[in-house]
Amino acid sequence: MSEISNLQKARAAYQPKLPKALQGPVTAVEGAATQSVGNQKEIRELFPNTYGMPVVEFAEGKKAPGSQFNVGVILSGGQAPGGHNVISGLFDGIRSLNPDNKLYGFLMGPGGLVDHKYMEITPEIMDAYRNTGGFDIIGSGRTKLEEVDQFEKGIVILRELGIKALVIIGGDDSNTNACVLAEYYASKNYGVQVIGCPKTIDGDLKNDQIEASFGFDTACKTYSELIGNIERDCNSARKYWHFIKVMGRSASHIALECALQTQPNVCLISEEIEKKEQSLDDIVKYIADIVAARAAQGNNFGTVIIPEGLIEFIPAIKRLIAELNDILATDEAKTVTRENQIEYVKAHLSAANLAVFSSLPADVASQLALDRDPHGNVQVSLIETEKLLSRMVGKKLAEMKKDGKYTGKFSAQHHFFGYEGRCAAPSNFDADYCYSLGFNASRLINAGKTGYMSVIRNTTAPAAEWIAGGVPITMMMNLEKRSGKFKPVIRKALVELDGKPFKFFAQHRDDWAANTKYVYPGSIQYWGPSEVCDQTTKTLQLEQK
Ligand code: FBP
Repeated sequence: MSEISNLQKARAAYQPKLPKALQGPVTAVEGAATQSVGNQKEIRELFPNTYGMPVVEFAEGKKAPGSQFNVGVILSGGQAPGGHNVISGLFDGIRSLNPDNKLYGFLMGPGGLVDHKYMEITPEIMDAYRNTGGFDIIGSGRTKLEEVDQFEKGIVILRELGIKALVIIGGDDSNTNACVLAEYYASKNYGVQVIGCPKTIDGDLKNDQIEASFGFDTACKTYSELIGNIERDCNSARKYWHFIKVMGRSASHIALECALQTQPNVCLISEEIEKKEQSLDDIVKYIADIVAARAAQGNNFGTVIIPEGLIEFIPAIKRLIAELNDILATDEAKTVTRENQIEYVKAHLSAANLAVFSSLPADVASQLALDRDPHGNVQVSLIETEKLLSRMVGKKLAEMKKDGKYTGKFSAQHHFFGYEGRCAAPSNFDADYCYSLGFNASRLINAGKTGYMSVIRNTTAPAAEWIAGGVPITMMMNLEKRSGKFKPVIRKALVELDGKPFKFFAQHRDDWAANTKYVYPGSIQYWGPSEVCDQTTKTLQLEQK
C-alpha cells in the first residue's frame, strides 16, 4: 500500500457531480432500432442476439423497490485517469438500488475473470480510491477475451459469486470483446449481462454517441502542462529544438489537443500525413524548412509535437506493416525464434516492401518486425520516432547548409510523454464524467440491458445537464483485418481533417511556426474559479461549438 499524499486526502472528499437524470429513480426511454456503422449484414449475422437494439436514454422515473444483485468489474488495457471513479460510481450506483448489492473486481484485467482471481470491493477499500488516478485498486491487463473456453471459465466464477452483470472498462478492443462476450452469454441464456465503459487516453473511442473516452481530458492536460513548461524553458534558453512524442497508439487526438493547448512551432498529425501521402523525407523537409525559417529570424529554438502512431500512417510504412502483419500471422511464423524473426520476414516480404524495410533505421525496422500486442497492434510506444526525426532533420539541415539555405545552429532534446499522463489524478471533468459513467452502468444493469456501452453526452454543458444512457456496442462495429483475418471490431475514431479542431489548428499553425506564440497552461486545477477548474478539452469545445 502506498503512502497517501495531502492532495489525495483532500481530493477524497470531493463529491463528483451526476447528471440530473441520475440523481433519483430513472426510467429508460428507448429510441429506434440501430444498425452497425459498417458491414451491417455480417455484423447482424455475427451478433444475432445483440444486434439492432435501441439507443437508451434515462429520464427521471418513479421509485421502485431495488433488487439484490452482485456485479463484477474489469479494468482492461492501458491506464486512464478516472478509472477508479468509474468503479466508485458503479459501486455507489448499485448500492443506491440496494445496500446489500456487492461489487467484485477481477484482478489484473480480463485474465482475472478467466483465472478466477478477484476481490470484493468493500466500502473501506472503495473510499481509499475515490478521485484518485491509476488502476491499482484491482490492476489492469491486456488479455484478449475472445475464446469460448475463456467465456466458459468466466461463467463458472460469475455463477459462484452470484454476479448478474459484468462491467468491462476498456478501449475499442476491450469493448469489442465485451460485445462478443455479451452475445455469447445471451446466446447461451446464461443470464449474465455485459456492459462496456469507454476508456482510453488516446481519445479514439468516440463517435456520434460517445463524445470522449475518459482519461483523454486529464492526460492531455498533464502533457500540455509538461509541454508548456518545456516551451517556457525553450523560450528562456533559446538554444534547443525539443522533439516531443506524445502517446496515442493510432489516432493523433492527443497531439492535436496538446497543440491546441500549447501552440508549438510544429505538430504533426498522422491522419493528414496519410491523406497527403507524405513520405518520411517529406515530413523531415517540412520540419527542416521551419527550423531554417526560424533560424533566419535569429530563433534557433522551437518545439515539435509528434504523435506516437505517426510511423504507421506514412503510406509506404503502412503498406509494409500490413504485409508484415499477414506474414507474422501464419502458423509457420509463430514457430520462428525471436533472433531469426527479422531474417524470416525479410525472406517473405514483397520487393517493394523489402526496399522500404531495408531503408529504415535498424531499431525502427526491428520493432516493426517483432511481436504485436495481444490485439495485434504494433507496439509503437517502443519506437523512438522523436529521435529518428531529429536525427533526420539534423542531416537535412547539414545538406541545406552546404547549399547556403540554412545558417543557424541545430541542437535537439528528446521527450516522450506517455506513461506520465495515464495515472494522473483525474481532472474535475474526468472525476465527474467517470463517476457518471459508472453510476449510469448500474442503471443499465438494473434496466436489464446487455451488450450496451454506458454513455454520457452533452458534456460541454454543466454536469447536471449531461444526458445519460446506453448505446448498443454492435452499433459501433464494422469488419477490419486483424492478425490476417477479417474480424468484427469497434471502428476507431481518427482525427477528422474536416473537423473543427483540426481546421482551427491548420488555420493557425503557420503563425505558430514562424512566431513564438507558446501558451503555458500550467497544472490541472482542482479548486478555484470554474473557468480555470471546469474546462473541458479544446477538442470538445471546438467540436460542440
Ligand atoms: P488503451 O488503448 O488500452 O487505452 O492504451 C493506450 C495506450 O496508452 C497507448 O497510448 C500506448 O501506445 C499504449 O497504451 C501503451 O501500451 P502499454 O501500456 O502496454 O505499454
